[in-house]
Amino acid sequence: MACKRGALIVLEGVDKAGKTTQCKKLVQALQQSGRPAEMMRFPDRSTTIGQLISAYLENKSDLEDHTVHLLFSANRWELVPLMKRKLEQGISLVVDRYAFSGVAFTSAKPGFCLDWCKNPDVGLPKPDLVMFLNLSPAEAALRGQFGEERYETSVFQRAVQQKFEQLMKDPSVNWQVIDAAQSVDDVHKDITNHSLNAVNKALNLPLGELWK
Ligand code: Z5A
Repeated sequence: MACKRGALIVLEGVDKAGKTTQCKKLVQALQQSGRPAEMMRFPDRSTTIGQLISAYLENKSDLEDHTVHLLFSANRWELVPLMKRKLEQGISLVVDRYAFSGVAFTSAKPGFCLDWCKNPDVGLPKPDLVMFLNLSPAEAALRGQFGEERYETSVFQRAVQQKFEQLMKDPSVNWQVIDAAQSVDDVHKDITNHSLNAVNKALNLPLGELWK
């Protein structure tokens, strides 16, 4: 690698945990401290595959459950060349949801096991840091009603939370649990501290492969 690489930082969490709010603030904070950073989000609804996923989430189309799982994964793989290019250029990527959401949401459906769900994402660029924004269903409810999209029900979100808890037992991933019930600024402080650490460490480490 010609220059020191950027860090791959992922924010995960259930609905309304504040992922998007915090991703934006983190990118700004990194940039202001002189560290190049950009935000990405999954699903990326701008690609052809992303548009199929978006129609599914908006209940405008139906897709078989295995099929949509593989589309979510394909939507990540199609962006891997771009992600690697940016990281190699020294740009840190702050990513709103990644493979962990893919596994948690599909494995919360009947008939799916964690291993089957992880398989298509094995070998993706491995995040240097994954922060789980932890928020109870009661606290999430205070942030407003669920939206209109598929998966936005309290029963399903509880099942998803349990799957995230299983995934967080994996010591091969650098998980940090963040108390997302704090104020926006306090959550931001926690996230920034963990991220600065990850950015400094990533400079001298090769990019890993997820779940390999
Ligand atoms: N999905 C999947 O099935 N498979 C996959 O592989 C992937 C995803 C990648 C994508 O939704 C859906 O696709 C998602 C998972 C599934 N389905 N669900 N549910 P999305 O990414 O388009 O949208 P989202 O991730 O569901 O967004 P969100 O969860 O609704 O929001 P958020 O990003 O976590 O939160 P926010 O937008 O930053 O904040 C929500 C509100 O809370 C807003 O009014 C804020 O002002 C407020 N907020 C934020 N922080 C605070 C604090 N600290 N205090 C008080 N209020 C706050």
